[in-house]
Amino acid sequence: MSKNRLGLLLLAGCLFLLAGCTPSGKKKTEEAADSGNRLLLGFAQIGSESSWRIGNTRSVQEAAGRHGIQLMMSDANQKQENEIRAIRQFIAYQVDVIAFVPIVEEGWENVLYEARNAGIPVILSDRQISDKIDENLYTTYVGADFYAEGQKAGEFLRKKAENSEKETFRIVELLGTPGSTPALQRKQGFHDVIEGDSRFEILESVSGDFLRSKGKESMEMLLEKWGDRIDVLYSHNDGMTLGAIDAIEKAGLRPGKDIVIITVDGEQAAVDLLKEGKINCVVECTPMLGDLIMDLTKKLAAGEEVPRVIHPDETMFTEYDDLSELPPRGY
Ligand code: GYE
Repeated sequence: MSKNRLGLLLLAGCLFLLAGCTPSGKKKTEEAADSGNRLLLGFAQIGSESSWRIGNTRSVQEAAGRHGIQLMMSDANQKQENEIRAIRQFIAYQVDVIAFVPIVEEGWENVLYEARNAGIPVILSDRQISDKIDENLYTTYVGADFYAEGQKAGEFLRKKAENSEKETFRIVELLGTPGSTPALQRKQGFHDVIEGDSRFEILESVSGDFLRSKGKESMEMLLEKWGDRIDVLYSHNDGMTLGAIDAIEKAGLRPGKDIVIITVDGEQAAVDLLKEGKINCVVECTPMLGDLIMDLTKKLAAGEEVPRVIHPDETMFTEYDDLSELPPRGY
């Protein structure tokens, strides 16, 4: 490692402590001393809004340790400007590779030009950026196929309808963070599958921002407005679903019976409720992206070609499946 780089790393340690970043548990001086030629990955995380996100952060931290990659991780506390600031810090520290989770799709041009001018490859982790932004500003995307997740949710609902006496299904939808890829595509995939089928009607789609608290609030509002006309809840993440289930039970209704519940993520808590019959379908979205990100980091730092898009394998769990052998989810 050059003297320059070592100096920057020491400075990084001080600044990251000030900025609330957590490169590792070690003292910075020890870390700089033993970092040798280890690759340095700057990872801008968006926060800890859900158990999914907490599992994602843990996956990245643990994988960095296993792969011997030095990690500078920042927590943007759900603010895009904090993420942009962290990416600028990564550029200033001359990290080898930058990975970040775009909280929303728009607004990344400037900082990505800066990364490109500094010659640092960029990985989009978990969420994507708008296709209006120059696609040469990042190297690869690793994360779920959210459109396919939305389609799976829609296909489950069609199967449910086929197995039911009911003729119409009135749906409320809890959307994720406005302008984020999972919210946009989970909505689109679902709507495309049920559109044109007269059995289904969307009463209302409202945001719950991927938060349990807002999921509960939004569901209370929906119940107040639509009452027992609601047949189905499609919720873009388990956190909001758990909040909504609190609201449904408080209103004296039975989740999974009076209201069909379809959720996305596959947290342990949601799978447990599926087994109890309070949720009908869980579409899996895995947060375990750490090893894929570390493999990409090594390849990019070595100047190797990498695939443009990597989707982990994902499935879905429904009330029609035997889940007795399902291993613990780990998030
Ligand atoms: O579904 C949600 C989280 O971007 C796929 O973000 C992720 C979503 C996930 O907070 O729980």
